[in-house]
Amino acid sequence: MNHNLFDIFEKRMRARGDADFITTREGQGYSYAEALDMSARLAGALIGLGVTPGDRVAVQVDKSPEAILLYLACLRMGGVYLPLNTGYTAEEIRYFLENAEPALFVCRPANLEEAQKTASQAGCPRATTLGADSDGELMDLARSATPRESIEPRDADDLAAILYTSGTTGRSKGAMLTHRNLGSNAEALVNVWRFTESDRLIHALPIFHTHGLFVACNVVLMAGASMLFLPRFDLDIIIDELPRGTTMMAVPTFYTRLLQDERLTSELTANMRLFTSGSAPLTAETHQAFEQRTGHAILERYGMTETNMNTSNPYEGERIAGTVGMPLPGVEARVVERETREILPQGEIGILEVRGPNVFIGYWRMPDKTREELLEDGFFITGDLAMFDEKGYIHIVGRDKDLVISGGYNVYPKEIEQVIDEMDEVAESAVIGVAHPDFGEGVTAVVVAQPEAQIDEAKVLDFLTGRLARYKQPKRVVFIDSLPRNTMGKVQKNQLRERFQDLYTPA
Ligand code: MCA
Ligand code: AMP
Repeated sequence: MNHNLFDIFEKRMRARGDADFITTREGQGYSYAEALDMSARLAGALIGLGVTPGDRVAVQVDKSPEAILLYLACLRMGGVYLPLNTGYTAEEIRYFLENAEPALFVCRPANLEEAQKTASQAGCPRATTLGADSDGELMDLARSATPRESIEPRDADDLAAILYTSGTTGRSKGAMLTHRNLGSNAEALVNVWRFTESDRLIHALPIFHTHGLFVACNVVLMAGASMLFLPRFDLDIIIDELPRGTTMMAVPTFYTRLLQDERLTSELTANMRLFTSGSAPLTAETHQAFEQRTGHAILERYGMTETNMNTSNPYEGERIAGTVGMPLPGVEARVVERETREILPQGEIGILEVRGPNVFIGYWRMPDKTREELLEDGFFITGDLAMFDEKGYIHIVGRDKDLVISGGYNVYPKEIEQVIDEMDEVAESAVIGVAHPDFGEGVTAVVVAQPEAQIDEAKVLDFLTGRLARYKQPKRVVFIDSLPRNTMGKVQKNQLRERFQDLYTPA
């Protein structure tokens, strides 16, 4: 039996024939039959470019239907899809190419020159282009390629994708996701969220992360549903499209922005059957305000790059604000004490660990990191602090890891601190997350200047430009005389968070 995830998709896609799979507002897009055909052509083009089964294909392109067809093509021919944030700088990209050693780097047409330079520095043999308007070298090659109709046989534990996630210390780690990981999770979500062929998903998330790529696209494919593909979140466009959608998957910032608009009403959302939220905590306040305004209780779920989705509030039954629901079918969750690793009783807060077919098989070429986080008994240490309530719902109450989540994007303070500390004028720095009305948490740098140094907020921000992707750059930089430390010398970030808690939300 072929365990290639594409084998399952192909059967669904064939059955759906001329039905819409993916469309844009401009009326472009692909029916299921067209998507099957183009994915075979793109697979042919990949093979022509020297990609063989098991090879990584690194992709940093703008969101487009063709980018999803490239993902499908990669699955079809047994490649390993490696999507990269479009905001990453060349310096950041170089690391991923060096680490993953892809056979091919697919970039935007406008970036080809820079990408070729980065690829050759990193030892990647070939760069090609894919544009957002069905353009680029790869599309030209696909149109004239011999379609690769067959589906490469894969084991369930073979890699389907690698997604990089930053580490709390050191460099980013590539989470290795298998055909089983992705397939089992998509199947669970289709069932739990009741996806059918009649669904039309409003897709406004980026497609280089688990949420927009796997949760959204794999679920649509598995259900034979359709999706409206929007390049990004645009409030006016979402408002305009809600009457024609049935579901939307979102990060909390989507909902706080929608709530600020008076056009959001129960009439506007009358055709919608499901709004989901994840990637960052949805406040009970936003959950309640949305329900009051629209009559829809947002369904909050919880996941990670390493695990896909772990838990979900129920489709039928109570969706409790401020909770992430219960483990998905096939997924086990436990809360343990940090030091002793003892399983804690209901109601007590500890570290959340999860196990199941959704859990990745390790970090790419980092066996030590894998051993630290993926235990021998199969449980993965999420680094999130959680507790079970008396109804069995899980509450994520904080993080044991030093991580800021801004608008659904993870930012690892260590990475930002290291760059700020490179400035001659800086003695030391600490990066924290502070409550932010739009992004949930705002990345904030607390800096101690060298004595007599001429430095201000603008100078720090200027230094970071080009060195770090835009979303990682602090929204504010504040200066203090010294960082508070405990007796062990560890910076007391809690104290800093408290001191600057009103930075973005003045009383
Ligand atoms: C954009 N900017 C940001 C962010 N997004 N800054 C901090 N945090 C962000 N998330 C920058 C822009 O570059 C811009 O900078 C300025 O902030 C304001 O941009 P704006 O136009 O307001 O932003 P936007 O384009 O509307 O984007 C906001 C957004 C977007 C819609 C919230 O960030 C987004 O789509 N987030 C979703 C992330 C996501 O899919 N996460 C899933 C990870 P300037 O003006 O200076 O250039 S997967 C995951 O976490 C797990 C598995 C899970 O459970 O899902
Ligand atoms: P990532 O590494 O991008 O996959 O981010 C995963 C992290 O996002 C988790 O470990 C959580 O800290 C956070 N997260 C995802 N969904 C939720 C949620 N519904 N509530 C709270 N935190 C969440």
